[in-house]
Amino acid sequence: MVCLKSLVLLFIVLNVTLTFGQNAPVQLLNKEFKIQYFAKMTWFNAHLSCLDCGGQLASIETEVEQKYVEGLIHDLDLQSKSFWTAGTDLANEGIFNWFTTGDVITYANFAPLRPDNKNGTEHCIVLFGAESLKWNDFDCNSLAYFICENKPKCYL
Ligand SMILES: [Ca+2]
Repeated sequence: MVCLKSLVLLFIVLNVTLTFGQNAPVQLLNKEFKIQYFAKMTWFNAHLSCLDCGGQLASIETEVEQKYVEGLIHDLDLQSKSFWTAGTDLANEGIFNWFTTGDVITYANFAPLRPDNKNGTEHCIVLFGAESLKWNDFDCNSLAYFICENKPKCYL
């Protein structure tokens, strides 16, 4: 009987864990994305523009975030365009990190054969319109639309 009670308790704990897991995407609500398509800019100016709006260039850190942003872009019917993210290897060639946090990129969604650092000048990551919004390393001085996100909340 004790064993059965333990089993029931274990099930309840597992069920709570599973329920929490299924609700995990709700965490996305703590991070808002804004697709910016009023003007194409260099990666550097896109960075400044996001800061000017009180945000920062977006990091796409999970598949859930990738799909969510793809949905926003499709809603605007802009899926053939490219959009800057905060991803870059300007600091260390070949090692991409999020410029805004310094975190090394762990989730990645590069298109086939990317990153390729074409002509040795591609160091900033776009969601690439020509490749179904998968990622491409792109010349940071090229002009593209961009994605901002809200800055993470600070805790005292
Ligand atoms: Ca490339």
